[in-house]
Amino acid sequence: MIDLSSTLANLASNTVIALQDAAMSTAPAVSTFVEPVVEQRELTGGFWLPQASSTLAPATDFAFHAITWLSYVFFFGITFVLVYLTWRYRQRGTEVRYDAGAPVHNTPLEVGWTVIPLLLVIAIFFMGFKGFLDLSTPPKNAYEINVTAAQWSWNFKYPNGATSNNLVVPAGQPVKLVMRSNDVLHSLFIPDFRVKHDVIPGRYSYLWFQADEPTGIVPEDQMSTTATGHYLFCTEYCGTDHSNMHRKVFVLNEEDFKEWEETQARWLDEVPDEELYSIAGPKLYLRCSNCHSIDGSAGTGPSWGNQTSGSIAGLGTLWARASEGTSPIDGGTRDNGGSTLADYIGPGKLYETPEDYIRESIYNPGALLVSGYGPNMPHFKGQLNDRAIDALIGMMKKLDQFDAKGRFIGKAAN
Ligand code: HEC
Ligand SMILES: [Cu+2]
Repeated sequence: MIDLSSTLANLASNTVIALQDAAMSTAPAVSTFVEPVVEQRELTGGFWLPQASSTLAPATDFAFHAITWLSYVFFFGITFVLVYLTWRYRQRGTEVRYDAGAPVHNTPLEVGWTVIPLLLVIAIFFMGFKGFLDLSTPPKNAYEINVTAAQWSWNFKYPNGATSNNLVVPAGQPVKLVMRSNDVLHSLFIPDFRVKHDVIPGRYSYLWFQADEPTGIVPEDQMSTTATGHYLFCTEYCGTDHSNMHRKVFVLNEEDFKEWEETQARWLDEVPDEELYSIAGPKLYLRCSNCHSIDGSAGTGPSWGNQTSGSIAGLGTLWARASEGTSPIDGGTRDNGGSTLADYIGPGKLYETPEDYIRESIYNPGALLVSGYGPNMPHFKGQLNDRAIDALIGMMKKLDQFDAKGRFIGKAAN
């Protein structure tokens, strides 16, 4: 069932991409990218449940199957007796007979049908209670990963400082997720592991699991289309792109995991400075693309391109609006009412430079609000360091070198 829905989701997003490509095909095609092929995943697991891939899964599945089978037995048993007795004691003819000596009470029978279900229900309670305690008590030696949910992406942060958009975990070791939300209620669900927990703004919540079987990993740009790994979903409706808030979980053996973690922690530092905007920019933009378009189309947030509609229509790209100060500002914690960015950017003003404004917009988006937009951007404090901000600002300044999906297409050939 999981596979069916994710295949449909992939199909839908591919259709959208295909439509976007078709719409863009009038522009000079500099792009040489090939659309990734979505791999089909074999249906695994049973009729009711997907494959069980964590140490907690067998107990959960046992409880599920026990309750399902008990329900079958009672449903068919009771229905059978009901139908049989209805038939057996149906009224015959028109004369109603009343047998004064017929039994009206049977103590063993009544004690039986009270006590047996009671024992079954108590058994179910303890099965559930034990499972609940196991699920909610992470082992002391668990490997901790910090999870931040935001509309509409996940960010995973590892003890060595590495961050990732998809979850990568060590095999054969308990993993504890320490989760929080930057905006609204979300919920993290990994069906193959049988774990699910709400992620709540203003609170930390825990989730733990242990996966013993390594899955391997694929390069980052193939993670959303690969059949490798386990699915991870947001399972609390959280707004427009809730259905895109699905990622992958990759389980690596200890050695591969260590290596991955090291490389992941360094990737941004290893990008050469002059390629920061073209290599790191697009990767980081994936965290913004749900709300900020590049081609000028309107979205949840202002386009980074020259927006074609709304309050900033025709004012130019984000960089042009910021450096010329033309964006109309309306609201936010630092705004004193109807103004433009020019009132806030410049020597001695709130922001010395347009770069400062953009940086602040990412760390503290509520400070100034572009007219027509609400405080709907999650902040990225603690998730994007200075180098990441540099990469993003660099990309915003050279937007003409990127296609509508944020892929680097090189300097315009003319
Ligand atoms: C959930 C939607 C959402 C996401 C995700 C998001 N933003 Fe925003 N962003 C907004 C909204 C809405 C505004 C307009 C209100 C405001 O200024 O805070 C905005 C405003 C901005 C501005 C000021 C824009 C201007 O036109 O002056 C910048 C810069 C910005 N975002 C950068 C980013 C970056 C960088 C990322 C990714 C790392 C990102 N945003 C992710 C919704 C989002
Ligand atoms: Cu969500």
